[in-house]
Amino acid sequence: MRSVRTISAVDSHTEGMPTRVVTGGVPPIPGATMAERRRHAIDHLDGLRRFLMDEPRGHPAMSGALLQPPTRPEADWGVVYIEVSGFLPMCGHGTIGVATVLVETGMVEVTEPETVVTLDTPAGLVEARVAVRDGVAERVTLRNVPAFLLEADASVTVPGLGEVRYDMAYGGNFYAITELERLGLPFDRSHKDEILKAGLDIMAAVNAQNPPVHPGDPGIGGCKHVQFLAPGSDAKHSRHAMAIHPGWFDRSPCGTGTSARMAQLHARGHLPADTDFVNESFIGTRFTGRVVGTTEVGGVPAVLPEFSGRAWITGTANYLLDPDDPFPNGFVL
Ligand code: PYC
Repeated sequence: MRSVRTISAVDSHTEGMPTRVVTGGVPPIPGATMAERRRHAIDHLDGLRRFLMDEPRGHPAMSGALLQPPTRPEADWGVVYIEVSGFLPMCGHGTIGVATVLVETGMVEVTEPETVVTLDTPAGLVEARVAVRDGVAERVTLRNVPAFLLEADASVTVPGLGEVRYDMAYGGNFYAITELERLGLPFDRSHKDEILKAGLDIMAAVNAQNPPVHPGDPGIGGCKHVQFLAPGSDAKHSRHAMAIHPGWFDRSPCGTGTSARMAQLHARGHLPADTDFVNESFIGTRFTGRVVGTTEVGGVPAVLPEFSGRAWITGTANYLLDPDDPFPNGFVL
């Protein structure tokens, strides 16, 4: 067996969505903040991301997290999120996966019944409260970065779909939120190809005609996620299909998308603080969230979102690179 690269990982899934938590083989990424490290990774480490996310080591809906030393003294670990779509500022399901792996592998000091893990992410500090029993991480509640409704009732012209109305909200990533019914599409996995195509077309139109930019951090911008609400979705219980660039659906209820949706519902006066909100994924898994406070981001009213979900470890692995491997950075079919 030969290898010119060895990356150790603990693989997990959060309510159906994988998180490959990279625990070894990636040295500290240069940068004084996690946002700078993400920027460095975008510029210099895309091959590493593709090696871990794309085929043959990953698949078209793969997601992961590079563990890093934190850049802030109050954090236990730093995280750079990787995905088939690039390096995300924040990832909710990924953070639940990271917190579960840190607790169950003993990479943080574990206390029962609750272990609090503070993570330094490119979007800001987040706190994961892990319910632990007999060493098992049973549930993770994440206090996410502030979320806000950037634009209500925006619209873009989409080839083949005409004018599409949406709300643009941020919960760690930007989400165009719209009702599936408006496009005449059923909330049915047998129509997933049409729904995905509509999502990618809407993203392209948004990024060309009305690209979102974070009001407090110009390094965060663009729309790579469209949250298609199922009929009957409301401020108590929403179901959605989350179409993500470059062409896949979140299997989890999407933590940053849940935060964005709660910010939208709160701004529209439908979701009061401290009230449970259930967000359900395309495969029927659920996060329960709530708004626990308000703040502002770059002059925009924002909420402090929390959500809870579960993750399970699925394996441990060393990912190797044979010097003769014709696909050192993986491939996309
Ligand atoms: O859970 O925040 C999330 C997420 C982002 C993309 C996929 N999942």
